[in-house]
Amino acid sequence: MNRLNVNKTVFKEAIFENIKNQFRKTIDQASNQEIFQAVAYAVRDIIIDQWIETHKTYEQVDAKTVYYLSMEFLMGRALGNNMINLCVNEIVKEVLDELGVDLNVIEDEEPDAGLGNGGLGRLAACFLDSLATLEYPAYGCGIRYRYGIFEQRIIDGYQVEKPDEWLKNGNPFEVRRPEYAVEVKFGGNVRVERRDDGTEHYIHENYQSVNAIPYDLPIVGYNNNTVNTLRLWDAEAIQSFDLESFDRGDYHKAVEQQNLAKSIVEVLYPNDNHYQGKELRLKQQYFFISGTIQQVIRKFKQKHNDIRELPDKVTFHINDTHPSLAIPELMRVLMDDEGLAWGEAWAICSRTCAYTNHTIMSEALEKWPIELFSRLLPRIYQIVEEINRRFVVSLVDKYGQDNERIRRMAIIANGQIRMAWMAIVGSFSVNGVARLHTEILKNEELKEFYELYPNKFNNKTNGITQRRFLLHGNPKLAEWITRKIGDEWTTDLTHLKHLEAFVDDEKAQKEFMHIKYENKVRLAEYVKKHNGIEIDPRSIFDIQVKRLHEYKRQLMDILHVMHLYNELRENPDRNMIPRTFVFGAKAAPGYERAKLIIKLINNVANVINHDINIHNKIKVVFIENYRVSNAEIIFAAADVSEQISTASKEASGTGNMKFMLNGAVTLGTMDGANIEIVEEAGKENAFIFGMTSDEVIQLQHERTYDPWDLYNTNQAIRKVVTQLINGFYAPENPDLFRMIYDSLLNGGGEPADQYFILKDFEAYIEAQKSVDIAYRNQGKWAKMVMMNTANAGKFSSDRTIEEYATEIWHLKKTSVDLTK
Ligand code: DL6
Repeated sequence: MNRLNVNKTVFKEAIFENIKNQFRKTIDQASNQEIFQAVAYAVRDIIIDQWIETHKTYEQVDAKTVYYLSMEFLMGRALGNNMINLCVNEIVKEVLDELGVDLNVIEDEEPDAGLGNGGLGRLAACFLDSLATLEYPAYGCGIRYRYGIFEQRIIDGYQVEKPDEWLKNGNPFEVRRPEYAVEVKFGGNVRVERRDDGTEHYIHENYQSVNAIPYDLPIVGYNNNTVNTLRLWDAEAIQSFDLESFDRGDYHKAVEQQNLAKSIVEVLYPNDNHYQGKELRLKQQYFFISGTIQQVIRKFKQKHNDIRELPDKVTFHINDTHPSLAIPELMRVLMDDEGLAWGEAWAICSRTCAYTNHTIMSEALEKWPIELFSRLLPRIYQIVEEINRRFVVSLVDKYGQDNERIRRMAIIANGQIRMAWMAIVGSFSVNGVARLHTEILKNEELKEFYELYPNKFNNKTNGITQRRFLLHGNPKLAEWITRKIGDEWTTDLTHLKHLEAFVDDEKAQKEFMHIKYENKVRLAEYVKKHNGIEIDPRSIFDIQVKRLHEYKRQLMDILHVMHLYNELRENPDRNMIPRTFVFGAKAAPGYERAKLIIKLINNVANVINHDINIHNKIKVVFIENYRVSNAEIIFAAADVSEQISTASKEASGTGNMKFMLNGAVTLGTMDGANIEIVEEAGKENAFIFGMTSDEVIQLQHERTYDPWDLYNTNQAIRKVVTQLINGFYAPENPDLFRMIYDSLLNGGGEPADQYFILKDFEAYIEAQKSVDIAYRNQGKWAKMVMMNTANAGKFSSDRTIEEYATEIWHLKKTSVDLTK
């Protein structure tokens, strides 16, 4: 029997009933998709009582709650995760076994909830898991996009984007909550009304509006009674069909509201670390922020008479600048709806909002043109202008007439609104996501703000949930660890440290490496099924999976593969451990060079995988449609984790942590959280190369770097770079990769080789050689990878969330008692 008294017979009955009632079928007639739905509904039934009880408890104790505002939640699949966290995985598996149904096949029927692009969205999902597991009152608040991140197909080596119809078969876990609907207004104008009592009132008129309707998804805590909520907002027309306009013959106007509602939640913008100033994006941002803020204030007022207590009960956490409209929207509600004066409202607002910065890439920083912003959000613009005016006055007070500094720091300048500046000014906490990143923010990018508000700045190094990325994704290793050191690691990852007792034990090493081998076989089967390529699980699995971005340097990885291949062609008997290079990455549809790098990887793969003369010493695989569900299989199978970003550019990275946890060694630069990973695992258990962030920053300032010097003097570099334009990998179109060649040597508007790929190339080749040498000593290698797993404790999102909860949000753990 388990904690929730889930009974096999009752659960089986529930599956039968669901299939009967939903599909009018018996189980032997049902498709796998229908069985998935039936199982998911049965699991949801287990969740519901805890979910209701959790919210009752929060109400009773009037718990302070964090609202984690994020445009992205990259949740992946829910069924497996919910079963793991409810601790009913085994029972459900047994029930399905008895029915002759394979649980893995059923889990594969669930589409990923891909409501995010990459690290930022996945971090939000890990945070929700940890918040519920640690029993902290929390909501995730986002958008119920009809289409999530596109499905990537590789056709003739090119990325082709297909819509992600994740809601096609409905979502068994979601609950629509029309009772919490609120109206959100766009456009129009603001009229100031002066009343007899001398007060001024801002009346928003001639606007268009939509209804924001929340859909709630349960976030199940691990092995406790807590079920928090991810609230995703959908948009609906206030009046779906305007008959009056229709009667007047204005057909367009009649469906206008409906179109507005439909367009707002239609699709996730597929950009990672890149800002695209589209009006619809701003609409999305304001839509879910206004829905959330209005609804939270409404709820707060049901229990409290004094709105000044808001900061004691609520924190709005702003996940990157995308939700930073929370600041002016909260000001609007406090002043226009609640009647507070500016000073009172600001005192509340700036104690309620906290902000995380996730990038220093200048192209990712949001700056909205005043024209667009003020037209779409006229009242919000007035408020932002006033925030800016008061802020500038305070700067003049402090810095006198240092106009340059004031211009650099103003929220509104050069016809644009700088959202990051607004987020900093309006928040009581500003944090970076890894130690190096926070230091760069404090000393470089946000130096002047740090000087102004030294106490706001703090670091919260990212983390990942071990429940999804080890317990669910790597069951064999999870079982082995539990056998060795007990199961406390599931909720306290620092327990993994006890594995250090086994790193020199030959038997334990063999067991660990055997599990790795089995996971490599699992990935090899996946690759065979999806790519039709045979890969050898005895080769080194050298893996780079993440969004495609030039700063992440997938190009450096593939150039090294080309170099290795050149060496092998010259000397086919070269003594090397066979290597399988695995890539997985989506590129933003409008990011031409990134898409061309995908094509290059596939063309290189095609040439190398078909060359029988190299005796399978190298294989190259590009895994299509990299996403959370296949990531779990990939991390478990990796020997080498490629974390090779240009130092200073990757704020943290979280894939690096998932690889480490699953027993892979980091081959990387001293960037983002790699630094802390190496610190934990020991430098001798990683392969570190390349320029440091200080060196990169200095070289950027000096502007003396010329990649032609390397091209002219280094034969390895010259050869691979030339192969980009001599037709070696594109005989039918030798110019195909010229854009990549030019980016390395000529720049063209940008500095040539701006991500220092060629500059770091020689060091990368050397580091790769060290990997080959190290792998030959299997005992030593086993110790290295085990040391990585054993020291991954710091990188649990439980640790990260504890830090946020105690140092920023000041939340209290609130347990849920089901026996009451
Ligand atoms: O903090 C989560 C994640 C980091 O691990 C990555 O290093 C960083 O690149 C990513 N940042 C973004 C910024 N997006 N925008 N805009 O995704 O955040």
